[in-house]
Order: sequence, then C-alpha cells, then structure tokens
Amino acid sequence: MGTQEQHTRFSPTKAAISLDFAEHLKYSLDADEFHNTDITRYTALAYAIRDRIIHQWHKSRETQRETGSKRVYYLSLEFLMGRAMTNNIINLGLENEVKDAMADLGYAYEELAEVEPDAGLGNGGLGRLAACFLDSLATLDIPSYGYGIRYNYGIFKQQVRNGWQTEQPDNWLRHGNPWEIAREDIIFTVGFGGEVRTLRESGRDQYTWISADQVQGVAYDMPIVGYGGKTVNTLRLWSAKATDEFNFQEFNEGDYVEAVRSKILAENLSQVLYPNDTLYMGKELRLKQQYFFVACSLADIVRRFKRQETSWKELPKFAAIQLNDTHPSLAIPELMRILIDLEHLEWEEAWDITVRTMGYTNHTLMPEALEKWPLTMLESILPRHLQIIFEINHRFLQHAVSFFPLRPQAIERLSIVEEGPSKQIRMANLSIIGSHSTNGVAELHSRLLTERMFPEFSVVFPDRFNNKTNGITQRRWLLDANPLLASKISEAIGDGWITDYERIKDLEPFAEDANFRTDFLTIKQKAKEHAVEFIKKDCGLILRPDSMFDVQVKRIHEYKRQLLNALNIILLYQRIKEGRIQDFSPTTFIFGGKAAPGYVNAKLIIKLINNIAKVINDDSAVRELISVHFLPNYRVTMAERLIPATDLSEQISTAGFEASGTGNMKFMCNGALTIGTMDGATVEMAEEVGRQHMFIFGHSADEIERMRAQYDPYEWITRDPEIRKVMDLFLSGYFNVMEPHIFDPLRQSLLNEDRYFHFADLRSYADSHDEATFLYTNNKDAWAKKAILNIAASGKFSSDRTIMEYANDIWKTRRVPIDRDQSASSTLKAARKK
Ligand code: KUQ
Repeated sequence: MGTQEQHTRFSPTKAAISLDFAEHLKYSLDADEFHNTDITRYTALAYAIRDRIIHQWHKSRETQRETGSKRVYYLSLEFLMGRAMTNNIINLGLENEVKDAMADLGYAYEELAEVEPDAGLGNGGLGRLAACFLDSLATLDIPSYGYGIRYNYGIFKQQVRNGWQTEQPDNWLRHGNPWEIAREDIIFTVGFGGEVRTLRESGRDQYTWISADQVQGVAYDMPIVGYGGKTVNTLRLWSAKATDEFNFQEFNEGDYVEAVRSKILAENLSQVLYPNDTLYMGKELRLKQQYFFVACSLADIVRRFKRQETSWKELPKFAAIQLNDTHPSLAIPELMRILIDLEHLEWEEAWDITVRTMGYTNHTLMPEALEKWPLTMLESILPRHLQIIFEINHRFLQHAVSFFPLRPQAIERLSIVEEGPSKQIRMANLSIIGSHSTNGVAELHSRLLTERMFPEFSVVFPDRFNNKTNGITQRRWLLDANPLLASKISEAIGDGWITDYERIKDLEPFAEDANFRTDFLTIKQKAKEHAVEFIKKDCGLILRPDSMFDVQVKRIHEYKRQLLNALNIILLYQRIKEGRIQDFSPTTFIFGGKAAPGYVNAKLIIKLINNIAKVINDDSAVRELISVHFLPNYRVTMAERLIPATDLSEQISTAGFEASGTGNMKFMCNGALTIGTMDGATVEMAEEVGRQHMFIFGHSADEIERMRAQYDPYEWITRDPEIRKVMDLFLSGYFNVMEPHIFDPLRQSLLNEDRYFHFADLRSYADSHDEATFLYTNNKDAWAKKAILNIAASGKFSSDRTIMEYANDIWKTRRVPIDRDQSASSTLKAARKK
C-alpha cells in the first residue's frame, strides 16, 4: 500500500474516502480477506459516497420545508436510471479523489463501477426522459420528487439464441441496493374493490368507499444529486407490502397457509415492470400498479401539504403534479376523492384545486398506445373512482355541448366514456379534462396532437395545449459518458456548458480549426476502441474499430423502421456481390434494442437482422466492406459506451410517428451525424444545425398522411429495379434457407398492410445513405467539420432547457438554492431522544 500511495497526491478528502471505504468494508459488510469480493468492494465504495450525500439531502429537505417552497411531483411508472455511482461521484465533484483513493488501495475505480447493475425501471425513451428530468431538476435547484414503483424486476435481460430474442428476469436487487434508503415509517394503506356507501348528511351526499382488500406501500428513497452537490432531491419508489393484519378471517378459520399465500399475492403489485413500450395492454395487474403508486404518492403529497396548516385552495401554490403520460392519470379522481370524501370539500372547489394542480404530458399519437380501461374492470377495482369519473364526464360534456351544438360525433369523441359493446374509459380524455396543461414532447408532435388527435379538445380548451420539446442531460450523456470529448470541449470554450448548455454554441468557430478537427477525430477513434472493448467483454462480439460505426439503437418497433435499415443493408450486399460499389469505406452496422415479449413482428425483425448478419459476416467477399451486428441487451450502460463511438446515427421512423425521440439528441451532442426523417425532435435538430449538415430523407408527416389512402408498395417496388432485386432476394428465402417461411409475417406487413411506408422511403434512404458514406470515405475532414457544427448546435436539447420551460409555463416553480455545507456538527444533537 505504501508504494502505491506515492502515485497519488495527498488530499484530506481522498484520505477520508479511503478510510471510509475501508471501514464500510470491515464494519458495514464484515468483508475480511475471505469475503472481500467485487460486490463488497463496490458496495463499500457506494456507502462511502452515500455518506457524502446524506447531509446535503437532509439540508435540501430542510431548506425546502422552511422556505415553504412549491414542489414539483413527477409521477411516472418508469424511471430508467441506469447506474448511480459514477454519476453521483461526478455531480459531487469527487472524481479525482475517489480515483486516487481507490488507487491507493490497489483498486481501479472504473472496475468497481462496472459491478453496479443498471436500475432498469423503464422501457425506453419515456422512462429515460424521467431520469434526465430528475437530474436537471436537482441541478436547477427546483424542489421536486419523482414518484414511482420500486419494481423487484426491471426491464428483462435480453439474450439472443440462434437469432431469436429470449427474456431473462432482471433481479437487480439481488445484492442489495446501496443507493436506496427504506423509510419504514413512510407507509400508506391502499384499498381495492369493495363498495361505495352513500349517506345523506345535512343536505349533502357523503360517499364512503369500503374497500375489500388492502395493500401497503413502503417508501424507498434514492437521492438525486444535482451537479455541484448542492441540491439533493428524492426519487421515492413504493414497494408493496401485505398489511400486518392480513386476511384475519382465513387465519382464524385455520387456513394459515392460505392466509400467507394471499399475503404474498398482495406483494405482487410491485414485482415487475410491464415490458411494453408504446403499446397498451389492458391487464388488471397493471391497473392495480397504477392505482397503488398514485394512491401512495398522493397520500404523501397531502401529508406534506397539511404541515402548512393552510386552506385547501392553496394546494396549487405548494404542489405541481406532472403526469408522465396517462399511466398515473388516476391521480385526478384520487385527488377528487380525497378532497370530497375525506376532506369534505364541495365538488366545484375540489375540481378547481385538482385542475390547477395537475399537468399532463402526452408522449404518443399511436392509437394502440392509448390507455382505455374496460368500465367493468374499473368498477370492480375502483368503484368510487368510477363514480367520480362519471361525474367529471357529465359536467364536462354539459360544458362542451355549447361548443358543438349540432355535432354529436364531436361530443362522442370528447367523452371520457367510449360507447360500444363493452364500454371503455379513455384515460387521455380524463387527463386533458382534469389538468390545466396538456403538452406534447416536440413541436411537430404537439401540432399533430391538436390537429389530428384532439381537434375537439383544442376548441374547448385552446389555452391548455402547449409544447415542451424533450431534452437530455448533458451531464450523463456527454460529461460522464464521453470524458475525452468533454474535456476537449472545456479546453476550447470553458466548462460553463456543464450547467448552461446554451454555451455549447461557442464551439461553432472550432469547426474551422484544423487542429480541433483532428483532435475530434482522434477522440472519436478512442471512443470506438473503448466501445469495442466493452462490447467484447459484454457479449463476446468482435467489432472493427477502423470502420464507420452506423448505429440504430432503440426499442424494436415497426414504426421505428429497423426494417428499412435492414433492407438497405441487403441492397448494399447485392452491390458488393455484383461489384457495383465504389467510394465505400468499411462500415459496421450496429443494432440494439429490446422487443416487447408479445410483439411477434418486433421479435421477427431481430431474427431477420441476425440472419442477415450471419450471411454477411460469414462471407469473406463481403465482410471486408460491411459487417452487421445485433448487440444483445441494449440498456443505459451500453448506450453510454456506444453513443460516443458512433459516426452515423439512424433516426428513420416514419414521419409523424416518433413523438420526439431522445436518442437522436444524445448522438448529436456526441458528434455523430444523423441520417433521418423529418420526424419528432429531429425536425428541430435540423432547424438548429441546418439541413445541409444532416442526411435528411423521406416523406414529411403531411405527405405521409396524404399518401395513406393510395399507398401501394408494389408500385414503388416495380418502378425501381434495384429495390425490386432487394425484395426478390428477401422473398426468395435467401436469409432463411434452413428456416422456411419464418419471415412470412414480415413480408405480409411490408407488402399488404404496411402502415409505415417502408418502400415509399427506401430509395431516398438508400441515396441519402450513399451520400453519408461518400463523405465519410472521401472527406473525413469535412465530416468532422459537420460533426462539430452538430455538437455546437445541440444547445437546445438539454433537459435543463426543457425543465426551465416546464417550471416557468406549467409549474410556476422557482429555484431554491441550497448552500453546500461540509460540516455535519449537528449529527449528535439530531440523534438525541426528543
Ligand atoms: C407507452 N409512449 C407505454 C411505455 C412507454 C411511450 C408504455 O416517449 C419518449 C419519446 C418517444 C416516445 C416515447 C413513448 N413511450 C411514448 C410508452 O415514443 O418518441 O421521445 C419521451 O417523450
């Protein structure tokens, strides 16, 4: 140890971290030489870091309480956090000290960090957006809580066997979680089922919901450290627990085992994340999850508000509740129930408070993602909430008819209740009616939201609709994920961009600086080598770092058109086989992403990519020029390695279908060029950097809409001989010789019922791709110039900007700066019995 100590500088912080690490190893974990494993070492370091968070965490809560600040409550069924350790260390500003402290003891901090499992409590963009928002809220000193579910199993682990996706459970809590604190004292009881009793009391109906079953929710808190280590906010996740007096009746009747069994059933509620992205499944357990976390969160918010000892009409001055899609929309009837049934407010006043407190974010236009619960299901699980929803609907429609006196179809579309053989409750309608703000997540999406999805609502509530273009946190996605590029940028323009991302535009002149361009390319090369190493360790695949990295990583979905990419690869394959290719430097096509386990076509797309990969990678005449890889188990941690290494970012959804996209932004700020359609936030990226610095192709959202009725894939195929050959090869079974007919459903959806217009865009995609390849092959320097211009133009896409817009326009919240305080002298005093 003594000899290694000489390698690092003396610093009291470093010395304290070493000691705390050693003490946690010994006293918290009893890890002697026989038990000192990579997990105990990781855990001990996490504890040592956590010790440096707790005091500011306490101080943040205390300051926010004492100043009577308005808090933001972000309700989300998903928080795709990834790892916490390196992010927390960087935000605390302790990176060098931790590195040195570990080096002194003979450990590489980077290796310890690799032990941490991802907190994969989300599916894709919607869940990762929630995580980026928490980082920005804390960094911007906005008092806020994330509320969600502490799933015991996050998004499944994806394996690929013979080209097919298989799912493995993600038991992320197996070795404990040093980043959470169980708050056994913060526990609420949630009811389900039963009946509503009505009592006439002093001229007013009093409703009492007598639930049949109860489950408890226990709070588990994770600290959210803002950059600079000042504000530390809370992500509060609820874990389901059977009530202590579980099933007394069965117990007393002697069926002890049956009673324990039903106890375990109650705890199912927080067991597993539903793995569907942009797809709704009307499962009863999912509805129960939604109500479970909404009820716990609102009880907690109400408890905190009651400390103010002020009147209920002040609630919107102390709380802004943001609904991340409709998943938490039961918050609307739940708040009404609390105010009316428990607090005895009149309907009108309760409704005014509810609407002023709630905000709703819509994330998709896809009809199959819209949540609709069968009325009968709601009635049996939440009878009182259904009554309240009916009353909300009744009053709303009375108001709305005056806007559409002679249009019953308009009223039908506005109604929360969808009529039909089995009635359904439309949660998006409830959310718009029950909140003062409905926002989309990119300009195009917000426009289509009012024009196509909810034209009638935008007549009734013209002032409620607004746009909040998504963003990402530059701290995780640039500073943390790409340290070499981050320090190069800071060297050029200073480090103000870390907390003020608009400053990134100061990088623009460096596009003209030849040395900077060379350095940029060197850094990109290093990032590739780093990614290649990670991928080799992670899944055993060997990639060529001296090739162009062409990357499409995101959930597998037909609208995202991984098939378009695959068809273009087949086209290139044929050109190479026929010796028709020129100006082509070796390209590695990289795919990654999970398919919902029940989404047959998405799983087939994975299989097709893997089969194409096999044909190409096994063919020595081709693989020198192109290789194809599907990387299993794409997740936040893999994205952090892969995105900095990317040359060309694939954002090729059918225009009008990707609400925003956020991967597009992560690639942009890491100096990838984008090949993409005018969809989602990619439109705004083109606005910021200029179309000429991207590879934009394909039909616009409006053109797609106009084409819908007459689109005929055969027309597009027959008119283009090269595309025809691509289809002939695919249909001949060339990629599934030993597996006849497996791709029939894909052929069917491409040729007979394609909602995503693959062939209408394939020619312009292929041409655009050629342009990209041509530039990359013949003029790396011009490529680097464009990449730097893209980074410099990415200032808009920080989640700091997004959060400031939410704070100013929707939440009306202010920053509450927290002093950073090193002393913890009050510790003993706080521990003393009161
Ligand atoms: C729906 N809808 C049900 C889980 C997720 C869902 C269950 O949100 C991102 C956008 C992206 C959009 C995604 C989304 N996820 C919509 C979902 O598809 O375009 O960037 C964050 O707004």
